[in-house]
Amino acid sequence: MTQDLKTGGSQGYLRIATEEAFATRELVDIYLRMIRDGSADKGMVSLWGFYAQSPSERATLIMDRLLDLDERRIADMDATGIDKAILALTSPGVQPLLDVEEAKGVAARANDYLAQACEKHPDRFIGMGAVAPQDPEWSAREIHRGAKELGFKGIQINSHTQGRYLDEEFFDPIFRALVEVDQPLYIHPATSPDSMIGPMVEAGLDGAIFGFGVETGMHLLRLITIGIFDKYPTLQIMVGHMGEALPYWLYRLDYMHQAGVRSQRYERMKPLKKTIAAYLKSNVLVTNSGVAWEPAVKFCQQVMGEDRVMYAMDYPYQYVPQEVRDMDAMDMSAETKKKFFQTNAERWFNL
Ligand code: 1DF
Ligand code: MN
Repeated sequence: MTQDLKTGGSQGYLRIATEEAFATRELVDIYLRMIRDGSADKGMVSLWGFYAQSPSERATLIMDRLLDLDERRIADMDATGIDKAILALTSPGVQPLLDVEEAKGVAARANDYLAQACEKHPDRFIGMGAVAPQDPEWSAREIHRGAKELGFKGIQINSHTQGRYLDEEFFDPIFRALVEVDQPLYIHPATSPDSMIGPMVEAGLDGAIFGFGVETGMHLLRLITIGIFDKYPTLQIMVGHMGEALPYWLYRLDYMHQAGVRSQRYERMKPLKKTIAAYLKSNVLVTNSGVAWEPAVKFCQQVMGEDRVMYAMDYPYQYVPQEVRDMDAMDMSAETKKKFFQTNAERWFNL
């Protein structure tokens, strides 16, 4: 069945894409400044040294599309049958910025700009806010502003912040605020910190091809194993790229986690109320960004439940119309497919 790609739901569901990126010129210019003045880490040099400076077709097309939150994006959504896009400031956001005041200003202006675009296209765009985890109390206030004044439906954090992970007590105000407003955290990949990226960047494996997933999967595991969901049982954390491979690892994760806890090998590895598998089924949501692959979608549905797997395109980094057709054509009940494309996103983002 190759149905033509149309918006409007004539195929039985709306298509809601849940990991869609935009950039502001201000932020990209800061990345370029950091690359020039030597304050960028290796990952920023690799990622933004490419997208913001390469004359290649991939880089220039992606830059143009990232910077547009208006007609061009709507036209691309129309061309691929995407009814609604859940938008977030592209990775790594303001998290690498060394001047915390500057980081907060850039994030707040990006949030205002995104809110305006969502107001202009209310039936097409939905916003997730950006925060500056460098200042967790400010981020908590920005989460409340996003939820109450800007109409945002969650926040996106691009993995580590200058090598620091969200399981540190320092970042607790962010989780408290999310639970207060009852909104999800989307942990999006970033390039690995300098302490981890060496052998990956040397082989060209630091970005979306592999490094992103390894580092982000580890980040979520750090949060699960510190007991974040015992502390905040209603918190929902989303990750893209088919759960950054954690569903595939799950059996081994649980076996070795329990072995580690029993033997008290690591001070930090304390008993949890539930198994890692159980947290994936109660507190974690995955999207298929970058993975338009039926066996992987079905595997995640089988492991986590069909209510916890959502569609994402990862525009503009993976703008591939054929992938939408392939997901439409999955051999799956109409009910399950509607959950994947539409109703799971409506439920978990509270649309
Ligand atoms: C890439 C991929 C870049 C994804 C991204 O943000 C990103 C890439 C800077 O291909 O370089 O969000 N992605 O999620 O797969
Ligand atoms: Mn992405």
